[in-house]
Amino acid sequence: MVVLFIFKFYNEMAVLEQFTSKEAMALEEKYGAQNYHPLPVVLAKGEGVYVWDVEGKKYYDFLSAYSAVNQGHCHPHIINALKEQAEKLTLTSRAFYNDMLGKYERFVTEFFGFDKVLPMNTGAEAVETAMKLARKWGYEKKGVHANQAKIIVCQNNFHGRTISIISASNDPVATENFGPFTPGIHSIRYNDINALQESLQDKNVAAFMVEPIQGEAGVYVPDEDYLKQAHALCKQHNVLFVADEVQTGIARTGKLLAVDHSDVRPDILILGKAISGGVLPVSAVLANNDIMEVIRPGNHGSTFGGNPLACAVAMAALEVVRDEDLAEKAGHLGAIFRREMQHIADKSGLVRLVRGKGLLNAIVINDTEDSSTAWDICVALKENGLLAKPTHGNIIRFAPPLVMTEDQLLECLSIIEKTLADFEG
Ligand code: IF1
Repeated sequence: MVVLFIFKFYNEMAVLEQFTSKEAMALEEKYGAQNYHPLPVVLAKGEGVYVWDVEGKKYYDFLSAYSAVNQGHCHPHIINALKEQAEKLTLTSRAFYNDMLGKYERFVTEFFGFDKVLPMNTGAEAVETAMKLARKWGYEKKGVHANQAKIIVCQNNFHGRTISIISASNDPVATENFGPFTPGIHSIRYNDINALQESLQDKNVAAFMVEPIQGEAGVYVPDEDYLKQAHALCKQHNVLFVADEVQTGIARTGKLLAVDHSDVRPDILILGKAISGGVLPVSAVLANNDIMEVIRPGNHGSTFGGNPLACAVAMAALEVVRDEDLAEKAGHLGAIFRREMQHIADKSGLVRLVRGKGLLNAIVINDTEDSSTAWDICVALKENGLLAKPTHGNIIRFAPPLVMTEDQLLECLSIIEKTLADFEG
C-alpha cells in the first residue's frame, strides 16, 4: 500500500516536473533512440504561426511539422472538433460500424473528387496501401503475370520509412543495413519523361508513383509539363498514376493538390499530414470504384484507420482549408516570399537559388553539400526567432503555416535577411 502510494506520487511528480530546454534535450538524448538530430529548441506551446519554447521565447514556425500544420497550430475549429468527439467515442475498430466514418468518407471523397477512400493513419501506411492496391489492380484488372507486378518510382524520392517504401529509396542513410528489400520496385530519374516512357514498355508495370514536387530532395519542382506528360503516358500504357501528396497536398503549394497545377487527376491519391491539421495521424488513399473495388474484406486494414476521432478532426481540418481559402492564400503569400527572397539572394553571396511553389519553398546555400553552413544559418535563424530546418546538407526549406498574414510574412523575410547579413558580415 505504502509502496503503491509512493509509486503513484513519484509518477505524478514526473508529469508535473518543469524542465529547462537543456534538461529536456538531455532526457531525449539519454532515454530516446537517436533516430533524429533536431535543432536545439524545445517547444512547449503553439498557436497559429507561432510556437514557444519552454523558456517562453516565441518563434515563427517555418517548418509546420513538415507541412502537417498547414492550418496553424492548435486551430480552434479543429481542437473543438477533437474535444467534442473525444468525449463521445474515440475508437471502435472496424469490426463494428461507427457513426462518423461514413460521414467523413462522403466528405473527403466529395472534397477531392473520388468515388472512394481507404482511411489509414500515417503517410507511410497510406503509401504502403497504395502500393498494395496498385499491385492487386495490376493482377486482377490489367492481367500482370503472377508475382511480377512492378511499381515505377523516382530517384531521390521520399515516401516514408517502412521496409517496402525504403526499397524504393536511393538514400544510403535511409537504407543501409535494412535489407533485404522488397522486390518489384524500379527506380527512374525524376523529371525525365523519356526514362518513364522506356520503363512503361514492360507489360508488368502496374503503377508509377511520384511526388508532384520532391520535398525531401530539397523542394525540387519538375518541369512545367512533366506531370501532364507522365500522366498521359501512364494512361496510354494502362498504368496507374499514383500521386504521393502527403507533403504537397491540401493547399500547401497554392492549389488544393499540387497536381492541380498540371490539371492532372491521379488514379490513386495519397494524403496525410495536413489532412488532420497536424492534430492526429490521419492519412487516406483515394481512388475511383474500378480501382478500389479490388480490395475486399480482410485484404487490408488498420486498428486505428477511420476511427471516429480522426474522422471528426479531418473534417474540421478540411473545413478550415476551404473556409479560410488556404490554397489561394498559399499561392499569394508564396509569390511574395519568392520575389522578396530572390531580392535577398541577389544581394547575398550565401544564397545560390530560390525555388518552390506556394508556401513550399527552399533556398540553396552557396556551399558544399557536406558543409554545416545551412545548419548554422538555421541555428542563427532560431536565435532571431524563426524556426526552419536544413534538408540534404546545404538546402533550407521554408514552409510556414498557411494562415500567415502578409505583414507577418514580411517580418519573417526581414528576420531571414538580417540573419543572412549577420552571417556574411
Ligand atoms: C520524418 C522529409 C518532409 C512524405 C511523403 C510520405 C511520407 C512523407 C511525400 C511519410 C513524410 C516526412 C517525414 C519526416 C520528414 C518528412 C519530410 F524531409 F523527409 F521530406 F515532410 F519534408 N510521403 N515526410 O514527405 O509520411 O509516415 O511520416 O506520416 O521525420 O521522417 P509519415
